[in-house]
Amino acid sequence: MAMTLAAQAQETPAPKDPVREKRLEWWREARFGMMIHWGLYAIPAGEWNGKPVAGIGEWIMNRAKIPVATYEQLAGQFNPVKFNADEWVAVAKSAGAKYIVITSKHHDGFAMYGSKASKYNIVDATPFHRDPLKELAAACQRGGIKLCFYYSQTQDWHEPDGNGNTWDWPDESKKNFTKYLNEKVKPQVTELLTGYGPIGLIWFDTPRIITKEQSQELYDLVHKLQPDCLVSGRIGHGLGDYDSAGDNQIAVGKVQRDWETPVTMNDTWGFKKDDSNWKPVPVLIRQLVQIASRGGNYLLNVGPTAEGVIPQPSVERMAAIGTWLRANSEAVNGTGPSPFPYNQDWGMITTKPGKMYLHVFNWPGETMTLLGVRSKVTGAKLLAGGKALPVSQAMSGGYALTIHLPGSAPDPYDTVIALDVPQKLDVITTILQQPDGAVHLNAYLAEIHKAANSRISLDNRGVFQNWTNAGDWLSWEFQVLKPGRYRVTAVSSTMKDRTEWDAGSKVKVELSGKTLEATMNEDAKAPNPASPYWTYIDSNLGEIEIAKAGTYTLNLRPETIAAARRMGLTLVEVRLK
Ligand code: JFZ
Repeated sequence: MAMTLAAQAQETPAPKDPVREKRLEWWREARFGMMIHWGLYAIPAGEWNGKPVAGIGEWIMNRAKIPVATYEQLAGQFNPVKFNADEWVAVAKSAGAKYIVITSKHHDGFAMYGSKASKYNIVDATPFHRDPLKELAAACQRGGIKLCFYYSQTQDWHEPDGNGNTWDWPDESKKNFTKYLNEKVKPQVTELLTGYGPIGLIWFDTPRIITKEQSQELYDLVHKLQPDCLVSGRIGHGLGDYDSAGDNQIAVGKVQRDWETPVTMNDTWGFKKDDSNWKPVPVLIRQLVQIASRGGNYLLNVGPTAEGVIPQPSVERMAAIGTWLRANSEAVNGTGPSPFPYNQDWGMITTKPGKMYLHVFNWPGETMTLLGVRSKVTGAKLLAGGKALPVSQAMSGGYALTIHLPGSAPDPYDTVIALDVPQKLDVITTILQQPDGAVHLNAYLAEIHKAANSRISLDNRGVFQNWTNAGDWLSWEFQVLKPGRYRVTAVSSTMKDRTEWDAGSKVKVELSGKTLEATMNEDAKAPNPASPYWTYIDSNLGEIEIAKAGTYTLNLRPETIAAARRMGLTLVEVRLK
């Protein structure tokens, strides 16, 4: 696994390659794409032999260990007569998505286009006989959307030499992966890049056993055929033109590289008839903005049915995102990240030269405060509608910028305030106490003091993983503006999709000569507003007095780490409030 985005942010950025920079221009402008997982797996739709199969729908062949000879027969039934490429493009456009990434071949090995390199394709092997990717290419041209292809380069459960099918061919050591690459992958990637017009990017996935040389060969092949085509991070070995975060993992803090997160709208990529766990519109808009505020792209998935229809709940959610985005696109498309390494108590920030966009998710009432902007703010307005807002700015201390607002939120999801900041943006990047009085010591902003044999690391969400060594400890420097008595809370995270959590770790908090000793228990649970897959746990660590304003350091030292589930201390933040 490549270095996480959070870990990279600690490193000096690599010098920028001008060819790659040029390739990335449209993609940075886009900030939002629609992913489509569509294949034979839409027929069983999560059910095999009358029983539900757990997990993501497009993995059913693997999960149910369906032999190739049986799975292949699905092709004879695949006849998506309701497929209409213009309608799919219209769904993407209704959302304000600027590119479509569609599965040309997923791990099941079935080509969703007319391939000469393999008979196992939608034109030759199904009664449909049409090439939906040709139709989509034409519709994208008409609609002004970039067409991009997902292609599974390593896993191919249909081929004896592909990776991953251990139920038909158990002995992986007998497999000739190079043969499969030369006879299927390279010819198919060539077909996709020569028969469908200009392609925005190829979204390779799950690199697994591919060698660095083989990843490089594919990367070079793509650019030989289409020099402007981007290659996703999942080509492997850090060779992509941009990074892919783990599924549904949304980066936080400062991110140096260009990155993208693929996100499911329910809990599957390929259509499953029994999955109606749709994410609410406010969650989707928040994810889009959170990702943009960290300089990344949001790739939101839909899984059409075997008839070729995008499920109605997805169509509705896409349209609702678009309604918000059309009024606020200036604050998303082509924006750069927040100058602050953390979010504000009311929301998040995106930027453009001369502009800061405040995305207000928690309406603060008639005034709001942004701390830490040293550059002069010369004007403020509501982005939608353009109403001017009075501002005042203190030019010392916490540099409080006060903005006068309508009493209630004009937008139910995210009201954007556009600030004019003509000078080069200069902000205080040390952690500042927020206007609501809270100090958020985020895990990803900690200085990490590693013990010998430490395995501690930050995941893409900025949460510690493998913190099982009680010799590892953390410290943060931060600025307090209001003296007072503060409750200290440690926030940690459950595992993905789980509610279990290891209580009982003992920790010591040191702050300006005072020490708190506490056991981490589950005192409260809180949903993570940006992603429903992880639940946060609050542990009350006690109270501490801060006598005067100033700069402080807090140390967090574990004494013992509860490790019943081997998760370690999954710290999200230490909060003072
Ligand atoms: C992969 C595929 O296996 C899956 O079917 C789907 O296409 C998805 C978009 O990508 O699954 C992954 C790949 C990487 C991670 C998680 C799931 N990851 O890095 O956390």
